Amino acid sequence: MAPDQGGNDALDSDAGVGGMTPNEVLTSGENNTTYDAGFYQQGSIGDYVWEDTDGDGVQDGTEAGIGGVPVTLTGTTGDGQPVTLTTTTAPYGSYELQDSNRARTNLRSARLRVTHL
Ligand SMILES: [Ca+2]
Ligand SMILES: [Ca+2]
Ligand SMILES: [Ca+2]
Repeated sequence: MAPDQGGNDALDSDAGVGGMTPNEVLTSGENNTTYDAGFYQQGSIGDYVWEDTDGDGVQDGTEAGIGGVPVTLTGTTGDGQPVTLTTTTAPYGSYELQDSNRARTNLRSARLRVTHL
């Protein structure tokens, strides 16, 4: 996240590229408690598409994953921007979706569509 967001130096993050803050020179006795660092870890969603041969909705040990299945995530960010992410399951049915657009760090809600014919 870019430093100095929001206009309140007591609450904003000041860490920039590489976690560095600007150079600060303090005068004798000065106490500056506005140097903060807010970190954000990107989330992801997944995980598995399988053939539920007994139809009980549980991944039983004998039920194999299905590869090549399209998975689409549609949702919105906290400020209402639409987000669509797509992937295809790996050969053994696993998938993971992660938003690579670091500008959209506040995915608020989303739904998954799994298409298998
Ligand atoms: Ca600041
Ligand atoms: Ca600050
Ligand atoms: Ca099952």
